[in-house]
Amino acid sequence: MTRLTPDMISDVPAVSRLDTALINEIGSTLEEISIGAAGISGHDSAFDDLDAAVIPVTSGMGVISGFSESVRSILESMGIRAFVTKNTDVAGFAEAVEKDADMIFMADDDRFIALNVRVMKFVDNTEGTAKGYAEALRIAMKYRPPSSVLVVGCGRVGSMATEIFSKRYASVNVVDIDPSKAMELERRYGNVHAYADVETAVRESNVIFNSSPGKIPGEWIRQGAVIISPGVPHSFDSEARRKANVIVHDPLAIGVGAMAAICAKYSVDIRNRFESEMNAINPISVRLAAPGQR
Ligand code: 2YC
Repeated sequence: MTRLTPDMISDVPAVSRLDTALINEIGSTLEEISIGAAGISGHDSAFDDLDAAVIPVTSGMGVISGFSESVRSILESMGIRAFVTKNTDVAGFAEAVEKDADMIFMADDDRFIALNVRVMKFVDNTEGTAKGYAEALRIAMKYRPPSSVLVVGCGRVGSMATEIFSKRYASVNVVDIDPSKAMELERRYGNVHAYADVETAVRESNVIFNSSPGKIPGEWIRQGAVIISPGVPHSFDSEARRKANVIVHDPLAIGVGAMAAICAKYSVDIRNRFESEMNAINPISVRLAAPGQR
């Protein structure tokens, strides 16, 4: 997993500027992408009146300057009240619970999760990033399914994206600098084909989901390509930017936005299930209707 560095997130634009960039690229805001990623309809029922805590975690390589604050500002931009705990680690967790947070965001060197405290379910940044950028791809293709999608980088995000695409699109091509990782995905899904090398794969693709930290030279990019790129560090040269129709990338916001929407939806799912079960166990209410209403 690629570790963010302060300079990568110091240029995380104020989300309003990110929204402008996303609207220019694909015509949707971060909130719309996040809600689509979580499969929420009518987002007002999901985000209203939610409090999120972000806990700085000092384990391993320690805190990343600006990380917690970036997460907090992304959540606020989606209408979720968010605060960074004054304490770190366990004291921070205790503070978040004492302040009655509905969701808790925290990351160590290996995992970045959002916990829904009410239903005790969490979502990982891998799922948030894969679903968030898969939604950005769907929107970028204007809901017109591409004939095939190339996934560059078969790590945790690329593997989850391949699972999503294998269900959503007719054919998925995968490639990794370690060919055995691509072969593993080809074996796992019926409509996934592994390329042997990255250059050939990129040169033959119009729709590219880049979940690798590697550099993809603009010379390989086809004119009019759609590039959805969660991979960090983000490095497409001016030739790639000139040839591509769309390049969607940000180092943190789409993953965090999708995590928040998926995490909030856990409560919506529980509430819907509860209401349908309540309706199911109350047939007697019909017989108890007032005599005039029989
Ligand atoms: O500031 C803190 O609390 C640090 N413990 C945060 C460490 C995050 C390490 N993970 C990453 O840099 C990224 C995540 C955004 C998702 C995958 N890698």
